[in-house]
Amino acid sequence: DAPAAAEANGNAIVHLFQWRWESVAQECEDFLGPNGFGAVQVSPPQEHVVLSAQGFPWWQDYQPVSYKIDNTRRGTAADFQDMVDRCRDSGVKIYVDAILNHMSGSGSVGAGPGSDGTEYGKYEYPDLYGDGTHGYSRQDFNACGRDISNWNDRWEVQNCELVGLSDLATGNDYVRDRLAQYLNGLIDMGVAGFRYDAAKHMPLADVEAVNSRLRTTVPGWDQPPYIFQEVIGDGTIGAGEYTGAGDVTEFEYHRRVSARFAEANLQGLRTIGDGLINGDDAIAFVVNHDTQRSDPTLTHRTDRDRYDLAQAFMLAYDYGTAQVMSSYDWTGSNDTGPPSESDGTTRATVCGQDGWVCEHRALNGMATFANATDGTGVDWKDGDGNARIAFDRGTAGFAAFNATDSEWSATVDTALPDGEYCDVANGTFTGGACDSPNRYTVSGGSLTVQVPPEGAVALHVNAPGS
Ligand code: LAG
Ligand code: CA
Repeated sequence: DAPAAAEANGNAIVHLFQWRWESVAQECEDFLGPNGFGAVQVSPPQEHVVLSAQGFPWWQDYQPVSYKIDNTRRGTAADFQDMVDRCRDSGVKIYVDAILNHMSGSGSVGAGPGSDGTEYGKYEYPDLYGDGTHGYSRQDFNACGRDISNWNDRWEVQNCELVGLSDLATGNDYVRDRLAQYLNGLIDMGVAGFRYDAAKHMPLADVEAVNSRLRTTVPGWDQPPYIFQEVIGDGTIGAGEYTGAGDVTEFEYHRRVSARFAEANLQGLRTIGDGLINGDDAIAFVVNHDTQRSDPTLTHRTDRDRYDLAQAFMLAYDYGTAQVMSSYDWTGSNDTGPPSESDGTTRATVCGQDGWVCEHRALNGMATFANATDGTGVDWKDGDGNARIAFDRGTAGFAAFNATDSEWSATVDTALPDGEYCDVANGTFTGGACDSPNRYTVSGGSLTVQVPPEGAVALHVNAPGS
């Protein structure tokens, strides 16, 4: 039986890209739970192609060959279950990156078998669950059978092949049943939500048909699964079209927040939400695993301090559900996989070593700030020039950001109640104790803070300084 869930944290998500299950479990206990993160997006758990000849690229995982979750490059099914349980005990949900639109592609033909030993071919996946009951064959894939070439044609985008990946006939009941069976199996293990990969490539009605088949109670959390959909909206298919089926990734937020921090135009953030999909329906992110490679305006590789500052801002500001990226570093090809053994299995994470960057750790207690200020608005202060900003979050929080190379001493009026506060941008507040080197006092509604160069200050009512 599922253990009783710890009290759930807030909404902030961290994407622990390519982490082993056992490492995710440890991180839930050591850092994420105590510091208020609500959920981890884990990399795809289903059996995937293994491309040893190409050096095990990270994107192997986006080519499913069955829905078995044993023996991926990140561990066994038992490891996966242990992760879900231990994270839940820490108040942290597991969201699975679910690939529903397609299976493997032409580039993997002849590479088999899959990570759990299943033989496959493009359009031929004989054993989806490891019990011999169900498979896919040619009839379960869309007839188009070639790459998407005209991205202005909705029908092509949804019925032809994304980078040559065999495109499932998601309009068919048999396929919808198979997808839901996969997701319900994960729900039964205690998974609390899903990122729908490539959602734009499935008609909305197909996504809704899968949703309607999902169990409504997640063991331990007692609520429907949280769904967020990867939709790179454009003039042909807009992100807003999908909000009825779950939340949606807002790529325009990513572009704006990256550009404005990269340019040190922080005053420009005042209008960051204008014209975007409603924040209540949106996933906000600075980068994801694709854009840190394809659109590296601001990443841990281009400017680490400024990028950390942007992710801290995202947690402090009132737009969307924040999704923090946590990465491994690489040199050379963008295809390079995570730190791995010679057989292609991923190595356990040690933050700051072996290529594991662990950007989320640099955010200290910022997820507690997001939790404490949820539901409050943003009241901008004057700031100082273009690169130094400050705002209140109702009467629950105050934050300041400094994208210059010198310290900013700022005196402001704040709506925070008088008292002493822990600076959760530069340290943590866990178990009722402030571990930050910085504390600040609000007196008579006035506050003076020293905002570090390329740094932030964040104070909130749930993190007193004494
Ligand atoms: C996604 N969202 O909609 C993922 O975020 C993205 O990372 C996935 O692409 C994509 N959709 C499909 O799930 C990644 C890589 C691709 C890779 C693909 C499949 O960015 O480069 O394609 O995963 O592994 C690779 C080759 C292609 C080849 C294809 C099929 O790069 O050249 O055509 O495999 O063999
Ligand atoms: Ca499709």
